[in-house]
Amino acid sequence: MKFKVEKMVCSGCVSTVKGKLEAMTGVTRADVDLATKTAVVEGAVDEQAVIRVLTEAGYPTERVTS
Ligand SMILES: [Cu+2]
Repeated sequence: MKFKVEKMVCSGCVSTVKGKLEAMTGVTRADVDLATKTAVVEGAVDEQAVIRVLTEAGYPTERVTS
Protein backbone atom coordinates (compact mmCIF):
# COMPACT_ATOMS: atom_id res chain seq x y z
CA MET A 1 0.00 0.00 0.00
CA LYS A 2 1.22 3.47 -0.82
CA PHE A 3 0.52 6.51 1.29
CA LYS A 4 1.05 10.24 1.02
CA VAL A 5 2.51 11.45 4.33
CA GLU A 6 2.37 15.19 4.90
CA LYS A 7 4.54 17.26 7.24
CA MET A 8 7.71 15.21 6.87
CA VAL A 9 10.51 17.75 6.60
CA CYS A 10 13.74 16.00 7.60
CA SER A 11 15.40 12.64 8.02
CA GLY A 12 14.27 12.60 11.65
CA CYS A 13 10.67 12.65 10.47
CA VAL A 14 11.42 9.78 8.11
CA SER A 15 12.88 7.77 10.99
CA THR A 16 9.86 8.49 13.15
CA VAL A 17 7.39 7.50 10.45
CA LYS A 18 9.35 4.39 9.51
CA GLY A 19 9.56 3.39 13.17
CA LYS A 20 5.84 3.87 13.69
CA LEU A 21 5.07 1.74 10.66
CA GLU A 22 7.52 -1.03 11.52
CA ALA A 23 6.10 -1.19 15.05
CA MET A 24 2.66 -2.04 13.67
CA THR A 25 1.53 -5.64 13.85
CA GLY A 26 1.56 -7.24 10.42
CA VAL A 27 3.93 -4.81 8.75
CA THR A 28 6.80 -6.66 7.09
CA ARG A 29 8.38 -3.71 5.34
CA ALA A 30 8.07 0.08 5.33
CA ASP A 31 9.88 2.33 2.89
CA VAL A 32 9.59 6.04 3.56
CA ASP A 33 10.72 8.70 1.08
CA LEU A 34 11.21 12.29 2.15
CA ALA A 35 11.46 13.85 -1.32
CA THR A 36 8.09 12.53 -2.46
CA LYS A 37 6.57 12.43 1.05
CA THR A 38 5.41 8.89 0.51
CA ALA A 39 5.46 5.65 2.44
CA VAL A 40 5.14 2.22 0.93
CA VAL A 41 3.94 -0.37 3.42
CA GLU A 42 3.99 -4.13 2.91
CA GLY A 43 2.32 -6.73 5.06
CA ALA A 44 -1.06 -7.67 6.48
CA VAL A 45 -2.06 -4.35 7.94
CA ASP A 46 -5.22 -2.29 7.75
CA GLU A 47 -5.17 0.85 5.63
CA GLN A 48 -7.16 2.84 8.16
CA ALA A 49 -4.85 1.73 10.98
CA VAL A 50 -1.84 3.07 9.09
CA ILE A 51 -3.58 6.38 8.44
CA ARG A 52 -4.60 6.67 12.09
CA VAL A 53 -1.17 5.87 13.53
CA LEU A 54 0.70 8.34 11.34
CA THR A 55 -1.89 11.09 11.60
CA GLU A 56 -1.91 10.80 15.40
CA ALA A 57 1.90 11.03 15.32
CA GLY A 58 1.57 14.41 13.60
CA TYR A 59 1.86 13.36 9.99
CA PRO A 60 -1.47 13.65 8.18
CA THR A 61 -1.67 10.64 5.87
CA GLU A 62 -3.84 9.46 3.04
CA ARG A 63 -3.86 6.44 0.78
CA VAL A 64 -2.48 6.78 -2.72
CA THR A 65 -4.05 4.33 -5.11
CA SER A 66 -2.38 5.23 -8.38
CU1 LIG B 1 11.77 16.13 10.83
